[in-house]
Amino acid sequence: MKRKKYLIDLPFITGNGNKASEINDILHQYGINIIQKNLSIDEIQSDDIREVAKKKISGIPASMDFAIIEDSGIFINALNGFPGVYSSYIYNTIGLNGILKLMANIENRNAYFISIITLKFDKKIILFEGMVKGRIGEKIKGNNNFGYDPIFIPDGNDKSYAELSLHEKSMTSHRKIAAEKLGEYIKENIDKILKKVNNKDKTCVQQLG
Ligand code: ITT
Repeated sequence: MKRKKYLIDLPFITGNGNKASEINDILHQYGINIIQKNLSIDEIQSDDIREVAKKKISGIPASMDFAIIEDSGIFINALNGFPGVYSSYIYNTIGLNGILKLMANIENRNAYFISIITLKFDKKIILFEGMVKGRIGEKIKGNNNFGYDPIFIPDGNDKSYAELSLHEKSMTSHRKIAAEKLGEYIKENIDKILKKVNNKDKTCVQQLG
């Protein structure tokens, strides 16, 4: 059967434009166009990133029935997973230099990023997860991308994520793995989604070809 071609707008509730650009870059191949919505939603504190994600998505306006959020963070093995769910706060307080100081004289520099993309659709909540392993560099390297990228060196690479272009980073990132799972889900369920998307959210669907 010949598949329909479509271009669908998917609202992404986030204050972080870098996350929106990366997910948009990854999802374009699936006919999905990310629309960033900077709404403030309460975030609960929990040591479990999945719990944070589930609570956060339940705080989005009830009228939005096709939308995503993303929770992510960097987990450093020698620091028992710190900063993890506190990554955003720690980045804004002690910053990259603070992390490098905490890591001084620590030999095991293994770390990983996690991305949980949470989709709300048809009153259901679905989590898509991605993880990438790497290590904390000895110093800050590169200006590209955002957050912890200048101190994160993915496995199999000598360059930090901040020394790669957005597109190069997105070939291996935690966000790519999670976003592609979401893209596959939308592709498989596209007929249902096209029927149900709520135009009150200004979700826009174009049938192509
Ligand atoms: P929203 O909650 O509004 O989406 P945020 O930036 O606060 O935006 P999170 O709560 O998910 O997002 O915090 C994740 C933090 O982890 C983020 O601010 C970065 O500091 C860091 N982070 C996540 N993914 C990253 C990546 O790919 N590269 C570098 N740092 C990343």
